[in-house]
Amino acid sequence: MKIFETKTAPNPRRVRMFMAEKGLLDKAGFVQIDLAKGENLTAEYVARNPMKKVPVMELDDGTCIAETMAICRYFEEAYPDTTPLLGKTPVDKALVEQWLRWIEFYFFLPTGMSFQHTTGYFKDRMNPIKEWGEECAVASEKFFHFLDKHLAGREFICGDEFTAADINAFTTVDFNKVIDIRIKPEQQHLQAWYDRIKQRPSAKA
Ligand SMILES: N[C@@H](CCC(=O)N[C@@H](CS)C(=O)NCC(=O)O)C(=O)O
Repeated sequence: MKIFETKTAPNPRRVRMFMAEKGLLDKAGFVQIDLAKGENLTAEYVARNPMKKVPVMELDDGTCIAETMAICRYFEEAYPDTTPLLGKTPVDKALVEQWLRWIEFYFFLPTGMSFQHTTGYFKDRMNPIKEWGEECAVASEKFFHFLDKHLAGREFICGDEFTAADINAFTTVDFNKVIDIRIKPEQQHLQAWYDRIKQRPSAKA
């Protein structure tokens, strides 16, 4: 199988970290797509993912699966003997899902929108609105504060074990550097959690 991705982009990083935690990185060949050059906009790429985004996975039978969490779900289900990262019990699965959605909608999306609308990185394919980007940065900063409070006395974001919620929050905290938002000195719980996750070998995947 192949995964079309961009090494420096945050969504593909989530997939690589997820696969690394399960010891599955060798299951796919990784094909680099240069987003700045618009390699994700070609007819050949759009045939694999009509949304023109990375990552997209192509299975050996030609089936293409886009969306970061859909790809992660594939690995969770296809390799049941690996460490579960999306919860074990019905309650755990639902709670992980709740966190994944909170992180996606209230943290990752504002961060991405702020990046796109304040830097103009994709101005060849969209109309950046600086004020919207600045508003989104405020939302992202609020989530840093929310996470810091939540992580007081907790080792992981959801329950007692490392899950995809930790992966998605960790990679989003890192992604915030592109909009110059970093963990503040007073956000000690968030910092301690970040340092713990950063030590995991998967953080370098
Ligand atoms: N909802 C998608 C979002 C994917 C996404 O936005 N990928 C970015 C890179 S992190 C991208 O391909 N951007 C290129 C563009 O917008 O032209 C997912 O979860 O995979």
